[in-house]
Amino acid sequence: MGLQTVFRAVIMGAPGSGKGTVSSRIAQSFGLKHLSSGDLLRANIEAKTDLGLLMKSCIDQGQLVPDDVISRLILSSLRGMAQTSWLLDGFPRTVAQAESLDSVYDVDSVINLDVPFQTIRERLTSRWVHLPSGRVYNIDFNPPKKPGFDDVTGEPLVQRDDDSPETVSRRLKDYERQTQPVLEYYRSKGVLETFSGTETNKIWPHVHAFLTRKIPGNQQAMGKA
Ligand code: G5P
Ligand code: MG
Repeated sequence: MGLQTVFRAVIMGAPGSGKGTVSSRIAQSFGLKHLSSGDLLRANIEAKTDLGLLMKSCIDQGQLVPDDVISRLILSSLRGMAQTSWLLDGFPRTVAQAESLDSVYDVDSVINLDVPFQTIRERLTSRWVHLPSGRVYNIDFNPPKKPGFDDVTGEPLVQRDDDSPETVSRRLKDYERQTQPVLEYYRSKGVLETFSGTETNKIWPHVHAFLTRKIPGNQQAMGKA
């Protein structure tokens, strides 16, 4: 990436569409700093911060946390990163959040992962996560080397409290009602790029090619698909 060029991106998609999985590939291939709102919230819960304690029940039930809470958390995490290229995952999730981001930063590209809801339901019930790092595994797709334990730290993996079938249904409904309007918002700004499919490994080469074109000074792309 060019030294002075900063690239700011958002990745969107329904719960379980693969935002976290694709984000770590983007971070690795293009050197963007990956910031996941869900990972930040779960880290707060894990560390029992005031914010974490306050938001835990809301998140466990699959409800969105209040716009002002999450906007403050994300925008404060972005402070001091004016010279850093970043990728936001899970934020913005409502039009109000998109507007608060807009008041501070212009977003260069919005990557939208469009995956059928039926595919998503199947994936989330077999997801295992390492909470401190946000690393995600899936029993079928990318199993950990040792079942139940994180590849890097060897610490135990857990299933997310909000991955139960009923809670997944609620998250998908909220997504349709509150987050799909954000896609419209970015489409009208001309920055939305949608990638459709049922498999991350098939979607990824298209995302990689898109970013290779889009990221300034990236003629010598750092990574390969
Ligand atoms: P999160 O953490 O942002 P979601 O619901 O948006 O949660 P989630 O569940 O983290 O999104 P993802 O990141 O899109 O999903 O998907 P992933 O983890 O990469 O992949 C899902 C699973 O599928 C994994 O097991 C992965 O290995 C597997 N997988 C990936 N690709 C494939 C494939 O090709 N095949 C197969 N078989 N498997 C695959 O938000 C959580 C909560 O935090 C709050 C809300 O309460 C929210 O519900 N929150 C916010 N509230 C308000 N505003 C915000 N901006 C908020 N952000 C978070
Ligand atoms: Mg995620």
